[in-house]
Formats: sequence, structure tokens, C-alpha cells
Amino acid sequence: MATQVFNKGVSRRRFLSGMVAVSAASVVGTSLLAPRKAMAAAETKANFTGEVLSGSHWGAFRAKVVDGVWVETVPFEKDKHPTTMIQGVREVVYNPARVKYPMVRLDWLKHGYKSDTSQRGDNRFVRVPWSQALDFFYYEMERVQNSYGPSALYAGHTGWQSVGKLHNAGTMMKRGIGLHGTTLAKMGDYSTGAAQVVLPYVAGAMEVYEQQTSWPLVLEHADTIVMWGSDPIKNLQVGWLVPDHSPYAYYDQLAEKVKNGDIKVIYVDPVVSSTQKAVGGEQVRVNPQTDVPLMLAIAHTLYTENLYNKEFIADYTTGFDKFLPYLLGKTDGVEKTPEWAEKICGVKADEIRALARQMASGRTQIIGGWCLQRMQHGEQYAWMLVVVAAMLGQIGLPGGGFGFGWHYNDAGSITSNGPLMSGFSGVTGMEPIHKGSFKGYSTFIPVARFVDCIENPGQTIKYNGQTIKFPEMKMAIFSGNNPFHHHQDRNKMIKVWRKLETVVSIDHQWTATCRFSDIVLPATTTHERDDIEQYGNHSNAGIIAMPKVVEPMYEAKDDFEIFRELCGRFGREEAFTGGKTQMEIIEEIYNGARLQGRGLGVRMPNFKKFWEGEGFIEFPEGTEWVRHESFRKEPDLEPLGTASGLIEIYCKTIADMGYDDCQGHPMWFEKTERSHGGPRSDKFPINLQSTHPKNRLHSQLCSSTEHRATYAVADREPVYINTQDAKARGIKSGDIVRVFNDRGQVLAGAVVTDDYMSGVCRIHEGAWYSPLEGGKPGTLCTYGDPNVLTQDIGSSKLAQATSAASALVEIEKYTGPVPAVTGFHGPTEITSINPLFPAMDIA
Ligand SMILES: Nc1nc2c(c(=O)[nH]1)N[C@H]1C(S)=C(S)[C@@H](COP(=O)(O)OP(=O)(O)OC[C@H]3O[C@@H](n4cnc5c(=O)[nH]c(N)nc54)[C@H](O)[C@@H]3O)O[C@H]1N2
Ligand SMILES: Nc1nc2c(c(=O)[nH]1)N[C@H]1C(S)=C(S)[C@@H](COP(=O)(O)OP(=O)(O)OC[C@H]3O[C@@H](n4cnc5c(=O)[nH]c(N)nc54)[C@H](O)[C@@H]3O)O[C@H]1N2
Ligand SMILES: [Mo]
Repeated sequence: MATQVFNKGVSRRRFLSGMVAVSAASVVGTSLLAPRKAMAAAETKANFTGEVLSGSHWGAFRAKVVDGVWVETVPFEKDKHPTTMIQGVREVVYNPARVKYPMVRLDWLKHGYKSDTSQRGDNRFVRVPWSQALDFFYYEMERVQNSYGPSALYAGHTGWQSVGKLHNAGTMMKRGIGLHGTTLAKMGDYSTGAAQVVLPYVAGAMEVYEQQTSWPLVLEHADTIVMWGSDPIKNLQVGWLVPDHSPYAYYDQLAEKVKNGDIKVIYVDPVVSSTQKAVGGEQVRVNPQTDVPLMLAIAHTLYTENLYNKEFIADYTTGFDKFLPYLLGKTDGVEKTPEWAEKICGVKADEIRALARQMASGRTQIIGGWCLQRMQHGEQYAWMLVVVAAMLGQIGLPGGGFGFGWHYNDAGSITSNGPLMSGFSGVTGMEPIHKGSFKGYSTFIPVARFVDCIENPGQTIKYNGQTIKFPEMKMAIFSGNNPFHHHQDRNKMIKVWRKLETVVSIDHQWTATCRFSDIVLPATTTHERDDIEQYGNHSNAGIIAMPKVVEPMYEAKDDFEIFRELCGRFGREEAFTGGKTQMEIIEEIYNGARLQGRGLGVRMPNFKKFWEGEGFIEFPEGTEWVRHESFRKEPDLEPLGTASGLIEIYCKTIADMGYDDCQGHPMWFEKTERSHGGPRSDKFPINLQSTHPKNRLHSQLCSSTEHRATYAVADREPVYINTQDAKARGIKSGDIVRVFNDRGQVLAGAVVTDDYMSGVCRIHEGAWYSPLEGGKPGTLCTYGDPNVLTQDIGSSKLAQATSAASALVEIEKYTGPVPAVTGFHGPTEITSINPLFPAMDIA
């Protein structure tokens, strides 16, 4: 990197980028010349030696720091079930993928928003001073708002960012951009996009993110637990806030009860899950994407064998009479018998009957996961699971009924009596400067359709009873999320991305999203700034201080500082900060909880004592609780939030929307591609699971080199393959294989195992996209991003959610020259260019 002083005029760049005037002084970047330490504030951890208690999505830990360097991580002693992933967190600070400096894509620097966008992804970037990067950012927002209005600026995407009540990257973005102008927003999320739209109609609440019945009650009352496509042991390792991992103690107890024959646990899953391995029990190996036929056949058995609860159906549900003719084949001539289902789902008819009888024989807790609704017609699974539970008639009883959130956020733990902290707010109450017209376009888009929106401006789609008109997106801002991991069909995305004029990314890891951006700003990690967070998610077990562990690396700035400085460019710095320092806000957040605590009878020390003392407060334990109990006890006084106040087996509101792919009651719909004899399986016979990683949080920790080495195979992301499938293809564990379909191709490292049924493989989502030829659609991914292979279609017209789990592939042993993995080493830095006179310096 050349260390020239950027103090010349800006006229040429302004001319090239079509930007408004800026004073020369504001583009001078002293930071390139001064080492970081010299600029550090008074309270520095630069030479600190000692231990710091802090938190993360993976749990709380004590960081051992020697002379300003974080050297070791020890799980927090109160966490009795820490995850091994905690060892990968330290590396997030130090790994080679750190975003070190503000960077601008080479051709964007030369031509601004008129750049050659087909070069995106080639990873050539130029380092610029912070002040210049923020000027570019600001002028682009200004230009887009003035030229096109709010519908052309997309700043609504959210993601998993980091924990911390203050430094919430999504909130910072919303607050900062929101002070400038209104923008195109998003609706829903990738996690539960289908379930969270259909379940409020059916069960009156989203059901997915809510607390579940307390485990002690389930352990006491349940005879059978059915884990329907859910893997809590794997998925409870992480939390939206700092997880306390308290539910694991209950899974230990459950394992004991399974061993003693007190509780029977059944796993409906194509894979032997981590939970099955830890807890024990039996698997029902269902063909992927065919759970709805299996459930329909269970309902058929319950009905025809008179095993269903007629009183519950009569008192607590509506529309069974409209569903029944479908179940019995009166409406479509196909009776949903176990024999009918067997042909689709692969589970023997007798086994289906036995399962139905088992579920009806005593108290049965159904635990539903989310992967099954992250697929085409994903709404049907969620709806039908509620129907089966309603027929069993145990909703609202301890150890009975359905629950969709058991694998998430410490669910089933006992919620404490402590206060809840509120975070830094994403809204200020101040009117934005720009509030132009949306010109007939929608003000929001269903989040998983955002690439479709970029591709098809002006197009209309149906969504949840509304018509969405896609606007013409020109600029997009991403912070705290990584769309070039999380979105489906990478090669489609690469082509469509070219339509965007300017993309801004804020991150501390040089993700594929950074590669496909024009302006990249380096954020600090959680561990380079002060914060505060709730300890335990649903458990709300306490409050943990998260003091800075180490000084910020390179030129990283806190999201707070980035948006403060951005807002300064339009005179709204004070509005952004509220006139407060970071520490004052943290103290305010704490004091809010302290005040609330007084009302609850929970005494908390003053902030100084908390922060400078132990940095941890534990709340008193709460009481056990049963989901849906109040509705069951008093259906008239505590009705569900549905139109009828009852469980809607048939839903008139949905029926009236008139959608072919989501009708008035749950139904089986064939998929556009499905393994085990379904459409397209002749060409691509293997179902690709891209479930959530055992060793990561999505794409987070993938760039942790040493941690990655603990699970990577031949340097690649593992692909788990069934033994016979591997044998038929001459593949052994440890081989590099090519996984492909007509959407794309990736290399991965084979793990051959009987845990997977024939015709099913898995590559965990979040594996970093590592193109052989950056920016070229169809190029080989050298590491194994599964979203190179997934479909980008809506679940249905109801929810328009992601269909990531509806994907087929073929696998072959890779025999070509083995390319190095390209994803983890940051940008290719072009140093032969002066950012202020680009055209002069580049031949
Ligand atoms: N095929 C397939 N795809 C999927 C899924 C699937 O099952 N299959 N699952 C989907 C689901 S459920 C989800 S939730 C999404 C998750 O998708 P994302 O939320 O996009 O995933 P993360 O990898 O957590 O991305 C968070 C990004 O924020 C960055 N970050 C962390 N801390 C900070 C910070 O303090 N400031 C800033 N500015 N950035 C920060 C991280 O480095 C990382 O790049 O993926 C979805 N994609
Ligand atoms: N370790 C870890 N935990 C996480 C996350 C993470 O990234 N890492 N992410 C968190 C987030 S954001 C979310 S949204 C949740 C996701 O939670 P889920 O979506 O519930 O989790 P998945 O791991 O994708 O899949 C759960 C199970 O579904 C099974 N499955 C897949 N296809 C089928 C099918 O066709 N039929 C049946 N019956 N089963 C099927 C899989 O084999 C797996 O056992 O996890 C959270 N927990
Ligand atoms: Mo998620």
C-alpha cells in the first residue's frame, strides 16, 4: 500500500463519480499515516494483561489477554454445557479475513455509480481514507434519494451480526440511514419465513420465537416426544443473545429417561441427528420434503381408528369438517391413507400406523424444527403439524401439544424473574431529511425475494393477501449480515447483482458480500468495544458486562462511530448519538433494567459497581410454565390470536386469498424438484440438505483458520454422504468431490456415513463462497458454499419465504487439478492508484 497523502482537490473524482462538492479538508486521511496505537483513546487495552469476562452468540467466556493480545478462551464457569465453537471466537479478531481498511472496488473508484458492475466479485479493491469512504457512502445515498427516491435504496436487510445491547449492527444502520431518508424495507426473515406467516392464521401467534413449556414439566408428563425435523443438541449451541446453554441439562435427564424406558423419543428425520445421538430413541427415516404426506396419513389413521380427540376438535378448533373431505379423498379422489403416503414418503404404511397409535397412546409432545418450512410449500408442514396436535387434543397440557421453538434460544428453560434490558433504539423520532415518494412501488419486499426484486423491477408478486410491486433498486447497504452466504442460487445472484449501481458493506470479515460490494467499511468485532448483554435467552438468567477485550485492529471502527460520522455529513451526528457517549448509553440501558428490577423485587447494584466489579448479575429463578395452557383453561377469556380465536384447521382468510399453492387447509403439493422418485430426481438424484452448521453460526467462524481446520476435510467444507451412494460413485471419506446441478458446482470434502439415508447429503449453510474465477457466473466454488446449488423460489404466494431446502444435486469424485481455496484471504489490493486521481494512475 502506497502511503501518499490524500490532500489534493477532488474535482476529477467528483466529475467521474457525478458527485456533489466536498471540501478538500474532509477527504484528508491522516489515519493511513498514524499507527493505531498512537490514536487510541485514553482508556486503552493496548498493553493490558489479565482476564476479561465477555459474551457472544456462542456463550460467555473469559478471555485471557497478555500484553494486549487475546491468547486463550475459557468458557464461563456458570455455563455447564459450553460449545466447542467458543474456541473459534478469538480468531474472529485475528484471522486473515479481517477487513482492515476502508476499501473501494477498483472500477467503482474510477467510474463511481457508472462502473462496470460485471467486474464485481473479481476482488480488486483500493484502500482509501475513512473520510473519503464515508463521503462516497453519503453522496451515493444523497444521489439515489434525489434521483430515484426511497424505493431505490435498500437498507432493510438484517442478519445475525453480534450480541450486545448497544452495538447492534442492524439497529445502527436503521438509525443512521433512517435519519437521512426513508428506504425500501423488508418483511420477514430467512429463519422462519413460512411458519411466521401461516401460524398466526392457524394458531394465533408466530409460535417459532416464543418460549416453550418448561422442560421439567415435559420430563414429568410426556410419554412420547416426537422431534419432527428438529435437532436441538446441535442448534441450541448458539443464541440470538448470549446463550446460557441451560436446556442441555434437561436433555441429559431426557437421555436417562429414554434409557430407563420412561419416555419414548422418535425422530422424524432423514438423518440421525446430533440429538438422537445424545439422547437416544428411534428414527423414522422420511424421504426429504415429504413430511406432509406422512402427517396426513397419521391424521388419517387417527381418524379412521377413532383415536382422535373429538371434544378438543369441537371446543378448540374450527374447520375440521372442511379438512376431512380432503383427508378422506372426497375432494380430489385421493384418500390420504398410510399406503398412499408410503409411496411418497418412504415410510412403511404399518410403521405410519404404529407411529399414529404411539402418539395417541399417551401424552405426546411434538417438537417441530424449522428446516421443513424453509422449503417449497413450507407453510403446509407448519400448518399440518398443528392439525395433528389438535387431533391428539393435548395442546395446552404439560408434555403435550406442539411447539416450534425448542431448538432455539435456550427454549424450555425456566424464565427468570429478572428485568429485560432494552437496547439502543433504531429510531430517533426525528423526521428523515428525504421522504420522497415510493411512486407506486411497494414500500417493503418479502426478504427472501430481494434478488428477484433486483432482477425484475416493476413486476408484481402475490404475498400474504397483498400485491407487491418490485421497485427498481439502485443501491443496497448491508451491515451485520452476509447475503453472499445466506441467499439462494449464487450464480443467479451474481448476474442479477450487476444491476445494482452501488453496494455498501460494513463488516469485520472480508466475506463474499464484501467482494461483491463497491464500498467496504471495516467494523470492530464485539470484542474490540464495550457493551452489555442479557445472559440466557428465554431463560433471561442475568446480565453480563462485555468490556472491550482488545484494542481495535487496523482501522476498524465501531458501527456506532461509522454511522455517527456518516450522520455528521448531513448534520445529524447529535441526533444519532442522542448527545451521549457509548458508555453513557450502556449505563442508561443498565439503569433501565435496574429500575424495572425494583418493581419486580430484584435488587441490582449501581452501574459502576456492576461494571467495575464482577460484571455479572444472576436473576432469581422463575416458575415453570406451560405453552397454550391459558387458552386451554379459558378459551373464551384467553382466545388465540386467530380470526375465530380457535385453532384454524381450515382458514377462511387464507382460502379467500385464492392461491393455488396455499389453500384453505393443509395439503400435499408436489415439489418442482424432489429426491426419491420425485420430479427431476432422474437427473439429480440426491437431496441437498443445507441445514445449520454444527461448528459455526452460519458464515460466522468460517474464517477462523484453526477452528475451521477442526472440521474441514481436505481443506474444504464437509459434504456428508450416505455409504451406498458414496460406494456407487467410488467416493471415500477424505476425497474431494464435486457437488453439482444445473445451477452450479462446488468442491467439498467427503464424509461417508450411515447417519444419512440413501439419496440425502448435507453441506452446512454458511460455508464461504470461494469462486475459482471471482464474479463469473457458474464458476467452481473451491470451498463448498451450498447456496451455489439451492433454488431461489418463494415457498408459496402466502409467505414468499426461502425454499433453500428444496434442492437436488449429483456428486462425483473430483479428479481435476485441485485449486486452492480462494475465500479466506481478503481483497486483492491494488496499490498503484491514487484514489483522488484514479484515471491518471491506472494505465
Ligand atoms: N441454504 C441455506 N441458506 C440459508 C439457511 C439455510 O438453512 N440453508 N438459513 C438461513 C437463515 S435461517 C439465516 S438466519 C441466514 C443467516 O444469514 P446471516 O445473518 O447473513 O449470517 P451470518 O453469517 O451470521 O452473517 C452475519 C455477518 O455479520 C457480520 N458481523 C458480525 N458482527 C458484526 C458487527 O458488529 N458489525 C457488523 N457491521 N457486522 C458484523 C459477520 O462477520 C457476518 O458476515 O442464513 C440463511 N441462509
Ligand atoms: N450450531 C448452530 N445452531 C444454530 C444456528 C447455526 O448457524 N449453528 N442457526 C440458528 C438459526 S438462525 C436458526 S434459523 C435455527 C435453524 O433451525 P432448524 O431450521 O430447525 O435447523 P436445521 O439444522 O436447518 O434442520 C433441523 C433438522 O431438519 C432435518 N431435516 C432436513 N430436511 C428434512 C426433511 O425433509 N424432513 C424432515 N423430517 N427433517 C428434515 C435435518 O436433518 C435437521 O436434523 O438454528 C439456530 N441454531
Ligand atoms: Mo435463522
